[in-house]
Amino acid sequence: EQESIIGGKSFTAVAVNCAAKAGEWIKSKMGSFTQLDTKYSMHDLVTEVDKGAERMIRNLIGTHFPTHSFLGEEGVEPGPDASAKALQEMSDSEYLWIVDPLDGTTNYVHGFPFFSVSIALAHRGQVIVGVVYDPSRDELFVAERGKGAYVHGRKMQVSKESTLSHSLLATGFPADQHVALPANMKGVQALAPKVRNLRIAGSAALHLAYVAAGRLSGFWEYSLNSWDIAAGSLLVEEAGGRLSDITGEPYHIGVRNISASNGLIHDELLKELKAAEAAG
Ligand code: 2AM
Ligand code: CA
Ligand code: CA
Ligand code: CA
Repeated sequence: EQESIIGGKSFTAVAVNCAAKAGEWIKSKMGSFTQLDTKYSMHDLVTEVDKGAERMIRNLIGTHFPTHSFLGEEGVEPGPDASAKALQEMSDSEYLWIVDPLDGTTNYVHGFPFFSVSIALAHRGQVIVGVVYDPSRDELFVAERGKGAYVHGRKMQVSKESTLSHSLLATGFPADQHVALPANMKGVQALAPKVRNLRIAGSAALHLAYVAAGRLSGFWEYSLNSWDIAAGSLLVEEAGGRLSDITGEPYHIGVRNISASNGLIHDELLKELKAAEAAG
């Protein structure tokens, strides 16, 4: 059903194939993984499934496109600026794959079925393919720059709420416990009474896919890494939505404080977050 935008061994076909294979394997290991470790902090979990899925994706991409560069969460030194440093080192790559093999590890570990595989391809720094796969629901979200965004072959469009009061928004608890978490708690406190409701479901990539699908009116989160956002960013753009950093700067692959919406509520959302931050 994806034939409209996928042909043969195109970049998109390989991305979809990787996401589907890794996702199936991740799902098959649910509840039976054996190694649970922490990385940077007690909130930062990793299992052998994260690492195995990344290896699987990296190998498959390497087989098809041996000259391309690869940035995956499990391949870099953990830490608050993990992806920023790696991105800098890879800034002259022509083609760069940006991959989160398992977004929502905490959910995965607890058996909460909201996690995803996120695969993006950037050409000279601009995302041209974005794939997010949710193995629990077998939902595949695919976008190609200029060609639209699809969920299982159906074209996606962002939602039509034009005010925060009619909006369903999502956010995430930031990994950075010192600066970003308190900042976002203020955002939550300011926005909760103004919106229809808030969700904090634990996979940034899948939240972005839901904005693209019109299931969420908007989403914001602080201190993310490029692999959490890159694929979902193109889904949102190609579904007619708007993306920026939290101050309103246009999205690029280095943005870490992300705000995504159907476009209609974007300015109102940024205004509330700004006011919340200023409210000391
Ligand atoms: P992860 O599951 O791939 O680590 C949830 O709010 C989002 O934040 C998820 O995309 C999650 O990605 C990410 N996240 C949660 N804890 C994190 C941490 N300690 N470091 C980096 N990213 C984190
Ligand atoms: Ca992680
Ligand atoms: Ca992630
Ligand atoms: Ca991850």
